[in-house]
Amino acid sequence: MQVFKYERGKEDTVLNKAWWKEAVVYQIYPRSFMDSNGDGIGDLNGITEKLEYLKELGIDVIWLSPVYQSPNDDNGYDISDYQAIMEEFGTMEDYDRMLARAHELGIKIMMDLVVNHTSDEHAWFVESRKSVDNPYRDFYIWRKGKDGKEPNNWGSCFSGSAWKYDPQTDMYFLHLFSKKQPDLNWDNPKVRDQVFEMMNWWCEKGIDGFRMDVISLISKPEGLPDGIPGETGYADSGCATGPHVHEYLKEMNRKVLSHYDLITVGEASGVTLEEAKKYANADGSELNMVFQFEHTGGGPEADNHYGKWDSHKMPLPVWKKILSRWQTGLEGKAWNSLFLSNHDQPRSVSWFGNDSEQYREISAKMLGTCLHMMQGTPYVYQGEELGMTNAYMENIADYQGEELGMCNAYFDQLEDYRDIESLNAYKELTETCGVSHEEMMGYLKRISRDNARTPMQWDDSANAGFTTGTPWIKVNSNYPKVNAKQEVSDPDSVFSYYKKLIRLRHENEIIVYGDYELLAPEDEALFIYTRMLGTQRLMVLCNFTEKEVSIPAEVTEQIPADAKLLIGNYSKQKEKVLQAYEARVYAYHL
Ligand code: TEU
Ligand code: CA
Repeated sequence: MQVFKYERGKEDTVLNKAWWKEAVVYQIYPRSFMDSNGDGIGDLNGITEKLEYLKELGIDVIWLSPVYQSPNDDNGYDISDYQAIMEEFGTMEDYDRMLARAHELGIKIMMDLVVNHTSDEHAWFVESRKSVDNPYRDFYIWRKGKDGKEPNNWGSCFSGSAWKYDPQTDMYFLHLFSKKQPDLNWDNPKVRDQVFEMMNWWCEKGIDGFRMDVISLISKPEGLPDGIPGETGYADSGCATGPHVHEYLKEMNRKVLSHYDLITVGEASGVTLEEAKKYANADGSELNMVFQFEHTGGGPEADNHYGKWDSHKMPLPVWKKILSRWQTGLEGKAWNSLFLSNHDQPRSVSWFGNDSEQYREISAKMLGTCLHMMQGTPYVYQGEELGMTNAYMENIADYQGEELGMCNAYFDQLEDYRDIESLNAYKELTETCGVSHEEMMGYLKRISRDNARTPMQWDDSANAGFTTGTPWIKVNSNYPKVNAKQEVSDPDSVFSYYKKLIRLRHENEIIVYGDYELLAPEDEALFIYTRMLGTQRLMVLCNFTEKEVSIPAEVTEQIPADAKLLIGNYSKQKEKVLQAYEARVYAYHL
């Protein structure tokens, strides 16, 4: 439904329009998307097979998690050759065919750019570790030990020290992630030149953008100073937004990005609002937008123990405040990205919604509404459009049907987990921090990255139609009820609802460009906000609880009797109250 007149992409200097502001991005985690050859691993031909499904959903851009050659210590985020395709995923010809087919369908492809680090099997590192005078030595960050110990007290994001000793030259190299992901030395101009050259090579091939992995970490603080140690004995590296990061991104922009019409998003863990205005400045000097993680528990408001390994949730007013601060803070100055899930996060319906059989669909639709009606570019993570849930389900009994053979024997044992972060954290927290096996398994069930990495649920055949072989990671046992085949043909499914959310954004300028204002900030159950563009208004109402909640009078008063219901997740609305996990969006003119 188009309630207000709108021509997509029409030049407008006041609104500072851009196609990537009007786009919806879909993230594919290739290993778990679709296996075309029965080896249990998703691949490029599998993606090509499913492009029509994405066309049906209506998305504009695919963000492809890494498909480059990699020994897979961190599922492709450890790259050994940036200009080759991982053998398990196919060939460069397969890639070219996928890109061409996507373009035919009007879908753009955004590549994952992982250049804070490489694999230790990358040719640069193989050279670098050989000797202190190797021409590639300064491509990485090497230091002498201090008193027979690591050069400083930084911890790796994947547990343990951020330094690994290399006997070959009796020195340590820095790795903010796994030991097989040595950090590149961005202060070396040769590193920057090589990275930019590689990026230009991909752009010439015709790709449409980059998602930049941990780009906020590339510039290390002067002198690599010790930090304040936490529970594990190690300190945060303090590398987020280092001294030269903006200088390096501006250089990247001059030498690569500005020569093409791209969509760019920087993954910026630890980024503050003030810094984001530089990364994603509307002047176009760096990137289009960043991913910030305050609302997913990566900010000071989260108040977590053991870094991410803490399952207590933020109260709704705090969460609303964070998202609203980003909405209004960047308005007119930069641009937001909108996401609730990705390959590193638990499933959004399990974390922010309710994955019981009774509320799974309704709460998934509510979360989609809440996010997609905001200002920014929305990102849908594969399976989110189906309301896919965490791997282990507390509420599995609801879904149990003997005839379907569903059971909950999955992901309650460590052996079911594959993710290096989860496995390392289990070891570190149980061995050195006194966390019990049961407590740690509880964290994994709720927070492990593997929750997002179980195979895409295509249909109700064996292994959810993902593979004819043995999947590299177990399929979620609820696939007989939660799958694409069923949802695509059901007008009331989460899929059909997402399709509508995406279409509404494409048809209504106010959803893309309207100003945002939070209402009833202290309300503990409802998330209510308006969008404003000229005399146009949207009123977005979302109930985050399973209780019926009354809508504050000052809100109902603002909605005129002739307001149109743009979208809602209940077939029947009640006056003055929102039902369990209900979402409604009204459109009207002042
Ligand atoms: O993630 C960066 C990052 O900040 C993660 O450590 C994040 O904090 C963690 O995964 C949350 O649980 C990026 C990629 O998205 C991730 O998949 C990679 O493992 C990581 O970089 C290293 O490349
Ligand atoms: Ca395969």
